[in-house]
Amino acid sequence: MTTNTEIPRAVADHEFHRSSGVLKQWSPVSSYNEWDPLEEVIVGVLDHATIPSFHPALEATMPDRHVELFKTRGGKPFPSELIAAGQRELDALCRVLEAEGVIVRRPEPVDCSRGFATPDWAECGGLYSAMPRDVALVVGSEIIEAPMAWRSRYFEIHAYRSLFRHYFESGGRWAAAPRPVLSDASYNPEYEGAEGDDRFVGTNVEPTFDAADFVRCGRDIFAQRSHVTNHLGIEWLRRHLRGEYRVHELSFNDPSPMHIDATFVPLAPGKLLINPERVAKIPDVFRGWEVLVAPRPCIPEEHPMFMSSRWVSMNILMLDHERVLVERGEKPLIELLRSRRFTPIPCDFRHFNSFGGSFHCATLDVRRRGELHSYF
Ligand code: DAV
Repeated sequence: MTTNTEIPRAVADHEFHRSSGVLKQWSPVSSYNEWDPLEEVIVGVLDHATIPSFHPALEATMPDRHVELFKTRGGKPFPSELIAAGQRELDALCRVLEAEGVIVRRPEPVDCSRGFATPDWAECGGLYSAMPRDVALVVGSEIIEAPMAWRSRYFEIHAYRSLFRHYFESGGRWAAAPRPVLSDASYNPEYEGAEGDDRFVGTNVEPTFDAADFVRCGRDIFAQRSHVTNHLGIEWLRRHLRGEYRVHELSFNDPSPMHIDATFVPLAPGKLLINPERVAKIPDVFRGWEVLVAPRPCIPEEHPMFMSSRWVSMNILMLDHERVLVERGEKPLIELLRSRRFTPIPCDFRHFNSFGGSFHCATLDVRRRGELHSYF
């Protein structure tokens, strides 16, 4: 496995390339969309994965049958056999990526069993270092740390800090959205059955977002307001990127939205995968795109899904315009992709799925070979 100490610093100092007539410094961080050929990726780890303590923000997106687990076992580790099985799948995923020519980096897991506090609140532990997609957004040559809305995830970014420092030293840009306070005012426990903006558990008192609520299509970035991503968070990103990127807000039929990547998944220029339960109408700007309707998930009903729906079946990762990582058991999706001229690479990921995500969530594409384009 490639380690995070081998990032080639010398390259950043000496290599330059021409782009749109402008001389640009080479950056180890460079990713504008979800489909250009993948060169380098961060893959999460499940060490110390801990059940977060119960909080209204979790209840908003958690499957009902697991609420009791969070109420009674917060701060305790997830079942060790499940962690071990998920780790084996992650390690196998890394080998598949490397065999496809991708450089793989892993975070340094934080010990989530340790409690922490701010002047306003305390948590008995963290969550995990398994989902780099949630904690940081790569836009062009910049890594942007997300102001996450769950208290249990407040320090999750620490697992990635040594990687980010190395990318920075090698020429990448690095920023963080304002650190949220997450006082009680950040949550509306009365969200259920409410209308309009009150239907989300996260209020709008300060910017919050999870990076996984954004999907990148070159100059256009699409966001969803969710239980963890608020208007101020979307607006912060919009202004941060103003001039080069347009940030659009989309909304879907999802009563418990958290992360856009099991709902609305642009696969390649002109090709879009949608969740048929949540996407009633294709947004106008995507008119003319070929739409693939995701088949119903094949994850067995009784399979433990602690933190998400079974629609993580469509949380797939593009390695380029054709190659795509898909869970081995999702046969109808694999067939659909094949029939539309994709090259699915089936991988085992069912145990990992229990932790709330699949291939897109478990990865953060740091570098894809390609340039900034407008696709609309
Ligand atoms: O159930 O749609 C999946 C995405 C998790 N990162 C869901 C959430």
